[in-house]
Amino acid sequence: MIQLSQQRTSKNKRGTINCDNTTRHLLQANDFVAEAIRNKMLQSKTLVINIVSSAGSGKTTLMIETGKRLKEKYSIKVLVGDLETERDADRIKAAGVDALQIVTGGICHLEAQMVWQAMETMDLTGTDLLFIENVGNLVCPASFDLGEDYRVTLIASTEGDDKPKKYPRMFLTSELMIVSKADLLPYVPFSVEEVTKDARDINHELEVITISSIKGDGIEEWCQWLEERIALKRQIV
Ligand SMILES: Nc1nc2c(ncn2[C@@H]2O[C@H](COP(=O)(O)OP(=O)(O)O)[C@@H](O)[C@H]2O)c(=O)[nH]1
Ligand SMILES: [Mg+2]
Repeated sequence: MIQLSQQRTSKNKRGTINCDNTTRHLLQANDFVAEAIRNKMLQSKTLVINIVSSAGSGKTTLMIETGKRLKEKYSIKVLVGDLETERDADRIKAAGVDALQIVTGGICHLEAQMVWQAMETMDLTGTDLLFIENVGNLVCPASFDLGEDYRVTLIASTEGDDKPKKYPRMFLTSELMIVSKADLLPYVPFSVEEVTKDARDINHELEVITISSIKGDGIEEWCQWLEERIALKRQIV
């Protein structure tokens, strides 16, 4: 039963109830596998990037455009999670980048053990860069470490600039926020300045790059961000 005094804290002024997270202990099993992935990828010096966002923010399109620019220079692979269909993996493979679909069968996020299973199917020998495109939503993927080196959150200009404060964990746990679909900025009520300010209120170290995968703006900066980190990963002894 909720104590009256709890309801009256200044934090919950308007009757909000903060629920206990009973799935927390399940995450410990996930983190154990995530650590095993991290160790494996450290040995092979593969840079692992976990790409997260709402559905339709442009993750797969960005994977394709990044692949087109970097695939001659680096060995790149993509694991892509969706509830159903192999459509995204097919799109990525059509662009000449090796991809494997992880069909979650209804689960709204990727878990480390799914990535581990996929890694046993896909030969990652000599891979410089492994992208993991997560299932599209800003909620549960935030809680599951996949053994990545960096988490990158996309937020499209079409989805509203109020999302960081509504889904703070995603922005708190990311190293980079990509504002995608920048070509649509003149037509939608979205402020890059506001979204950056809100996201940095949550995570003051968050880096920000504004991109249009369709027009190519910002892709150069993004590729440079990746190349610097591929080089750093190679240097780790
Ligand atoms: N205008 C515009 N549309 C984009 C851009 N990137 C992706 N899209 C479109 O947004 C839709 C969803 O993209 P997709 O890459 O499948 O998003 P995902 O669900 O996050 O993987 C598709 O119709 C894309 O063509 C962009 O930079 N600008
Ligand atoms: Mg996709």
